[in-house]
Amino acid sequence: MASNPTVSIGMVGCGFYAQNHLHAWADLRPEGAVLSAVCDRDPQRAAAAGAKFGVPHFTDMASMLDQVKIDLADIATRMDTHRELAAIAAERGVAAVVQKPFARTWEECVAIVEKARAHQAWLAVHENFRFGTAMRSVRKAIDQGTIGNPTWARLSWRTGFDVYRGQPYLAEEEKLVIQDVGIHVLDLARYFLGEVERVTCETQRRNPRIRAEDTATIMMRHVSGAVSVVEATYAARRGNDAFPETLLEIEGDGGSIVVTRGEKMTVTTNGLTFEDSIGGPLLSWTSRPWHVSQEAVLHANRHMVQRLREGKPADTSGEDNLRTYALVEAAYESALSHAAVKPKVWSPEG
Ligand code: NAD
Ligand code: 89V
Repeated sequence: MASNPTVSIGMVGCGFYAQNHLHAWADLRPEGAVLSAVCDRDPQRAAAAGAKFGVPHFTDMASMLDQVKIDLADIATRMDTHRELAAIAAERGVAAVVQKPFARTWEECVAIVEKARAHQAWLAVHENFRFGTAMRSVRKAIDQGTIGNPTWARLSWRTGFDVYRGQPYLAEEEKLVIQDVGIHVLDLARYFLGEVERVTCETQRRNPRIRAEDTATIMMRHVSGAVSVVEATYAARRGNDAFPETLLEIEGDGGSIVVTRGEKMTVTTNGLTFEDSIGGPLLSWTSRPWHVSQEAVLHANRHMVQRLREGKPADTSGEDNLRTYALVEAAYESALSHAAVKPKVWSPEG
């Protein structure tokens, strides 16, 4: 693609979370990302999104792609449809980004990646926690050598917020907290400490009214030698609930970074301590407490368009997200065996 051409966006799925994608695309229009059509198999949702954002609406993705010039299909349906919908885009040579979870199983994720490769189609996963302003600040502090080499970390996502109200399907999932939010925090662990050699996990179902695990405690040995603890629960009972923030401590051989509720970062380097507020601003369409997640959508969408224009993979390309998804699967396997598990690895050579 030329340096800064218009990128035509087709939104697939106009449900609960897709509203944030739609608002983010509206904000990115001045930067050349132009929402050109929306699609939802629910006619009312499709029509409502089309009316709200002033674009044609469809109830079928293939029809949308065949009738409107789309450069990037933004798929925010649910994981059970990602393989079918990513294939519709790939077969038409249309770039696609699918929401997390990439798919229901490792095998399905691999099939989506290999289908896109077969068609030389650009493919990414909308894994947005690493694009949030606060997490970018943590990454910058590490990149600046503030703490030396990271050697230990605890990444904690603990809430009692009623996630089931906006996403009622979560109560019925056969795999829950690791596949739904642990996937974000595991991606952050990779983002901050690099690839993983070994995963150990214990899970709990602490809410009797849901089907699957709502609490996971995961320990990982990274290739660098660092050790991380990743925690996630929807069953916390605490005041000052940090939803949907990731709280963390990262220690290195030169200092430490601590992020506490309210996106406050404390950096200790060479014996000196600095504090800063690292959260992003409220936007015209964001509201507390979801604003932390919502602003990450804007930055993630901007990244997707930028890399597509450059002809480069997204940081969270389909192939990259396989490495995060492998941690999800290893965690579930370890929770069953109570043994440490080596994450699967995919390579183009098979
Ligand atoms: P939802 O059920 O509210 O919305 C999904 C929409 O997709 C529905 O309107 C449905 O009609 C539509 N749809 C399903 N299959 C379709 C198809 N084949 N063609 C066209 N439309 C189709 O779900 P949600 O809560 O908005 O979640 C959507 C995705 O976003 C999930 O994968 C979820 O994990 C993810 N999510 C991500 C974040 C985040 O990035 N932090 C937060 C919440 C949800
Ligand atoms: O961010 C997400 O992926 C949502 C959650 C419930 C964790 O907010 O599903």
